[in-house]
Amino acid sequence: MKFGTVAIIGRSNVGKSTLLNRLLGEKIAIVSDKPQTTRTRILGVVHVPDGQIAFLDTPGLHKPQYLLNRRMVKTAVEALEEADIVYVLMEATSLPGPGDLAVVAHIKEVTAKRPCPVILVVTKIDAVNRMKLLPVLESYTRLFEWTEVVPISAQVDDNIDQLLAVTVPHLSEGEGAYSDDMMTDQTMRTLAGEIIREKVLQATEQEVPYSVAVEIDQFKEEGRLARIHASILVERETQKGILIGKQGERLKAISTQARQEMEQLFGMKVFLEVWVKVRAAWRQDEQTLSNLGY
Ligand SMILES: Nc1nc2c(ncn2[C@@H]2O[C@H](COP(=O)(O)OP(=O)(O)OP(=O)(O)O)[C@@H](O)[C@H]2O)c(=O)[nH]1
Ligand SMILES: [Mg+2]
Repeated sequence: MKFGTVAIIGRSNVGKSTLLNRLLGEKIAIVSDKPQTTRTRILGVVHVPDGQIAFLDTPGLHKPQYLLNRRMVKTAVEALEEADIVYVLMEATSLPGPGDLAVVAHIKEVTAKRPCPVILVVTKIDAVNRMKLLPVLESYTRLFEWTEVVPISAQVDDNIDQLLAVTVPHLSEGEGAYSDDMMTDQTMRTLAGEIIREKVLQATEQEVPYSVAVEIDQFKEEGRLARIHASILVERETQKGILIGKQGERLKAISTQARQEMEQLFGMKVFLEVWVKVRAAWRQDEQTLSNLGY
């Protein structure tokens, strides 16, 4: 048997969570076009014929402004330091930028102390013209002595099998750490909160996505039914108004979309009640952040 832990690292929005979901064939990490979507480390276990790979999705590396962001970056750096193998994700849709260079600086620092295979994964190749891809790949390849370079699209499932194929030889001999039916460490309660947050991110703009957190106040399973009460936290009254919308329409749409996705993922009927609450400056509050699992 072979086993290894792979940290999925990169700046915000490069497609880390989309890749994790594609590797698992199940959506357990939320995705949005807003940066800083992922706030915690998310474990996904892929069972390959001769072993197990534990993938760690992580928050995007960025310049932290609030305590929340400092915790997010710390979470990503810790995963990077603990992993046996690192995937560094950079997107084919742009050339290397300051965010990517900062990621490379982190990688250099960590691998100088403790060498490990570092695989460059160039993402979103479905979104670029094949003629333009080669020079983009070259400019990313020059940034570091990567163990492998693999261009992929997680969205349309292009070259993901190749990514797994180059990863397996770097696994160690050993028993898997997880049981055969384990796929993730995310509980239904956590997934419920994240699904609601994803619908909020998709429905809002500007500073609102960054100011939102979701607390699950109640999660009760009654046979094939889940009764869920959730609070969406925002920082200001104006944000509460935006989320609720005219005659409550935006909040209604958010909660309907969230409920439908939960029913599909959990395979059960869901009764969902959602409130919006103002909690000023929660992103700077140690206690609230810890209660939220950040
Ligand atoms: N065209 C295309 N878009 C992609 C691909 N992978 C991800 N995206 C899009 O890129 C955006 C960001 O994707 P995420 O998976 O949330 O990125 P992330 O790196 O996890 O972002 P953070 O959690 O914020 O750090 C979303 O709009 C995705 O739909 C891909 O292979 N092709
Ligand atoms: Mg993410």
